[in-house]
Amino acid sequence: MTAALNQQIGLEAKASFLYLSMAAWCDAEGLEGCARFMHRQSDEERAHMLRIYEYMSEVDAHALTPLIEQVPHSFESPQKMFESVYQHEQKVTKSIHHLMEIAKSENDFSTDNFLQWYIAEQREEESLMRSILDKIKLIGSSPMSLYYIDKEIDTINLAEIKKEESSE
Ligand code: OFO
Repeated sequence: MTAALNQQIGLEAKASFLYLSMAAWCDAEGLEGCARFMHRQSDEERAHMLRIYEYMSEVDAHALTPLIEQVPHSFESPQKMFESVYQHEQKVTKSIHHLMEIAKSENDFSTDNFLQWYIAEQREEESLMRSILDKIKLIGSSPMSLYYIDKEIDTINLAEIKKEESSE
């Protein structure tokens, strides 16, 4: 279980750096709404990673700080960027489900309970990414589309911030 949780730390850390790199690319492209969205996502992923550190400390397991492979620095378009976010989130979901399988097979009730939060979080994240990709498709690829995509992502970002504040 400890080794699998350490692997999960690596995935959350990679997501945090990948999304930070996306935020920097969006910023360079003048997509400020997308940049704000990706910065918040990056912070969220770091929080997910730290949550595992705290849990491992609580159960007297050793959390290992991972080596992060180089993430890409540029992306073809916001659509391609969000497609790769969605793919990464699907990978994270699979990994969380695998962790749950291990916890159940080891009768590790505490880790099972800890992982419930991540299962709900992943369901929400995947649904959010799918709705963003649907919106991008609806906006289409007219000359003004980047402007509208950026505006839409900024609105979604503000709604996410509000949601987080109301759940605190
Ligand atoms: Fe932590 O990977 Fe999604 O939210």
